[in-house]
Amino acid sequence: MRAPHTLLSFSPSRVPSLLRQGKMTIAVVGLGRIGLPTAAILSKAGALVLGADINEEVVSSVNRGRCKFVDEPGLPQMVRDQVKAGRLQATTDVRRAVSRSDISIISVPTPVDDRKTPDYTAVKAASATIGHSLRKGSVVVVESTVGPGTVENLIQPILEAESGLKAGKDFGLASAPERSDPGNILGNMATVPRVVGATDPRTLRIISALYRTALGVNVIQARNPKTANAIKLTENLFRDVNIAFANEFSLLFEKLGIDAIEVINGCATKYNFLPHYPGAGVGGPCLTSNSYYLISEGVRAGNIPYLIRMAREINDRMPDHVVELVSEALNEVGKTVRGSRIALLGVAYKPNIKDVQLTPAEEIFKRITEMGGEISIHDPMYEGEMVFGTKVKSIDGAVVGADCVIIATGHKEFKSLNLQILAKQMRSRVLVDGRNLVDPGDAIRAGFAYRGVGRGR
Ligand code: SAJ
Repeated sequence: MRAPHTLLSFSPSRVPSLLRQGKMTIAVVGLGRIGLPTAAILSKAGALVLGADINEEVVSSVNRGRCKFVDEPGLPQMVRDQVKAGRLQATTDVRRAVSRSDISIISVPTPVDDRKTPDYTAVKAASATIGHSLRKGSVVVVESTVGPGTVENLIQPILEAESGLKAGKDFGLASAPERSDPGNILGNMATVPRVVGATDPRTLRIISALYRTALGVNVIQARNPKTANAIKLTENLFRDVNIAFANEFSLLFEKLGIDAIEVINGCATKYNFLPHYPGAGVGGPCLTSNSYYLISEGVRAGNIPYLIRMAREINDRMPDHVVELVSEALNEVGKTVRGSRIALLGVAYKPNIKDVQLTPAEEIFKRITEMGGEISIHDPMYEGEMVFGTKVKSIDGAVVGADCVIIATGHKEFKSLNLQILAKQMRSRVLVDGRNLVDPGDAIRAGFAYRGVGRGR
């Protein structure tokens, strides 16, 4: 095995050639929806990538060239190719991977716990393991999303204590938060500028050169890691707050008999209006947690943001609103949720991906079940699998004999529902559109008692 050189001793201008000549070894700690594409794309750019994960199954499937993210275009093929080429290897031995690497990337989950407090357990454990085997002259990059200051105040001390080395002097420490859209990770990695912040200028230049060369993207150099984290969080909170804004005015417009989608589309003709849409709620690991990283830093700093907390509350209330619409529409046809057969179309937290993390559909499923509704599920991404403890049916299996259909995910398949056929298949004709895919007029002409979020009846 080649004796590891000290990356920090090289001029940043050497990074592209080191990478292309296969002279750079990179450990990627955490092979999830961000880590695995990162590992694949860096190995494709020439690095020898040691993917490290604590999960044996993940490691063995990657080493067999497998990729569970079938909904990530291009990724399964890239993983297969890179493993076959011997440029991507997976291991559970994180320490050994780090000890052989010039760069170690942390891409482990940073969820919030049930008290909405960021849970940095995985990040702390990864930092301790990396610190234990960190070589002088190597670099650590934190890609996991963390609150501003977490890299400097939590991760850096652990790395230094475990390694006995000093950040900025003996090893480099940078933050390069992930900004890709699940369902299009590889596409975004190759196009969305990368924000990087480091504890010292040399590391900043080295890591900037790495992402520029490996991903072919522009690099936005932030003055430090906490600024890089603040940029990443702010862009997501912007989205969560704007979705909450759309949800809030939609609840009002329903009462006023105004179609919120018509309003949004009208607003979108103004050059500085960025449309966001009302819906069944905000799911996924990103937007549901990112606000709390900032809030927890605010609690520490004595300035607790208000608007982003309210936005979370508004968005978290939307699944209940969909259930209210279901109850209202069933009443219109002389039924109640109790005793009705309800087909839930879509479980994924966002359109056209296979991921149910914190999905609003689960809240709807639970509430309808609690209310005595007999609920069946269809999702094209999960057909035949068990989700929420129940078997996901074909669309016919879910809707035949149903009294009500709820659209909870904006999958493309649901944009072309044949409402005439659907009406014939159902026992009663109630349609509640939680993602505003169906034209209300078409639904009413097909004989449905219709409700849409923000669209009323
Ligand atoms: N949603 C709405 N109304 C909208 C947009 C989204 O209700 O107008 C809902 C979606 O149905 C979903 C949730 O919000 O339940 C989140 O949707 P999202 O499109 O933001 O998807 P995420 O959560 O996967 O966000 C990720 C983020 N990427 C990272 O954090 C690395 C985010 O920064 C991206 O903007 C987003 O992907 C994307 O789609 O680009």
